[in-house]
Order: sequence, then C-alpha cells, then structure tokens
Amino acid sequence: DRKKRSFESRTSVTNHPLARKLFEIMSSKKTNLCVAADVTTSAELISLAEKVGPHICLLKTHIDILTDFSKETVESLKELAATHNFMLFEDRKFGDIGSTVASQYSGGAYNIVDWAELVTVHGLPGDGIIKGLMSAINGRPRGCVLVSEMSSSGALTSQEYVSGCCKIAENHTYFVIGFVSQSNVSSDPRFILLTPGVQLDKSVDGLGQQYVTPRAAVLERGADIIIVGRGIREAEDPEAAAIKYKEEAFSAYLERIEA
Ligand code: 5BU
Repeated sequence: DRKKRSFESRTSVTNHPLARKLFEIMSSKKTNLCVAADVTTSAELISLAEKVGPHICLLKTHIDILTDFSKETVESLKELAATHNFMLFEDRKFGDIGSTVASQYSGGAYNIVDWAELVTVHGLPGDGIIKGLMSAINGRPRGCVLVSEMSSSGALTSQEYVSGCCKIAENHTYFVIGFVSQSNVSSDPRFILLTPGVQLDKSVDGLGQQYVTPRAAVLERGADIIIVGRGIREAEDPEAAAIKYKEEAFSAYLERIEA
C-alpha cells in the first residue's frame, strides 16, 4: 500500500528515473514540499527559488505568467535546482490532442521540455496526449503528473474520470510518475500523489480555491507531496514559512508510514 511505505522503499519499485530521483530527493532532504512559484517577474522567481530551494523537492512554475521570460531565467532556475537539489515542475496542464501538445511542449517561446523535468497533463483527451508529449522529448529524461482531481470548488472530475486517469497512468508508467489529486486516487506505490490547495490559515481564496492543512492533505487525502503557493509566497518571511510547511508535511508523512 502506497500510503504505508517510505519514499526510500518506493525508490526501488518504480522504473522511472525521475520518480526515483524525486523519491531520493525527498528522503535525503527530508522534504515533501513543492512550492508554487506564481510570481510575475524573473527576479521575483529567482529570489523565491533561492529562499525556498533548500527546503523543497519541487519548484512548480507557471512560466507563462512571467512578464519578462528569457532563456537566462531558466538557466538561473536550472542552476538553483542543481545547487539545492530540487526539480523543476512546470504546471502547464497540457490538455489538447497529441500533435498540438507536442508543439506546445517543445516549441513556442518557452520550450518547456528543455528545462522542466516534470509537467502537468490533463487526462481529458485520452492517452494520445501522452504519446504526443513523448514524441517531443528526444531521449531526455522527462515525466508528467496527471491531473486527476482539482482543488477548486465545483471541479468536474468524477470518479469515472479519476479511474480513467489511473488507467492512462498504469499503461504509461515510462512517462507518468503520479497524479495531482485531492484524495487517495491510487494505492500503487510507484505513483506519487501531489496535492495543491494547502494553506495553514485560510480555507478559501474567494475565486474557487479551497484549502486544507498540510496534515489533512497527507493524513486524510493521501498526499505524498503538498503544493503550497500563497501560504509561503505571501508570508512575511517566505523561507521561515517554507520550513514550517515542510516540517508539518514531513512529520505527517512520518506519522503515516509509522502508523
Ligand atoms: P495557492 O496560492 O497555494 O492557492 O496556489 C496553488 C497552486 O497550485 C497554483 O499554482 C495553482 O495553479 C495550482 N493548482 C491548484 O491550486 N489546484 C489544482 O487542482 C491544480 C493546480 Br491541478
């Protein structure tokens, strides 16, 4: 059962190199925190990554909200990821036919495949989307996380939709390393569950976002990794906030595997 196993022990059950890398980062840095770096300038992005870098396993970006994106931005991010041992995770939520997502992944202004080891993908189009993305990786180690459920109120992800996403993942384990979820969508220890909508002192944001605490995400919803944006970014001291969220989420994880 996924929820009962340590990240370390799950390293050996997956054959995806990036899932292994992520499990190793989580075990060695003792962190299952992903920060959502939703800022609008490269300077803010780099500065946030410097502050939280030592405390995260993943830095999640929305690269298209930057007003000043350049190649230097991703070069700096890659350097920081290497220095602090975290991975770059672009929350692109690809959602089109295979042919189109292949161009969106490897082309345009962002050339996401070049710098983001992991990306988010919707299962909605069916598994052609996986084949399309795979056609653009050119031998590089890359992977994706399937969005099986969303944190927002009124999300249309039914049980049937979730099980469809699980089937896609099971059939494409050489590319899919896990799910964005709000519940225990899979007990397969190979898959990594990431849960956004996590904040300590808020329950909603007024625009549909719904929050749970790090403990609830890990212990009640089955998250392996918590994704935190404004709870950290808008804190007076983002580094201190990152440490707090990291400790809460990792101790909940330890509690879960020891129970
Ligand atoms: P917040 O500031 O902690 O609310 O940011 C949450 C981040 O996670 C933000 O980047 C969203 O795009 C992302 N997210 C989400 O909130 N809910 C979802 O279901 C998915 C992604 Br998928």
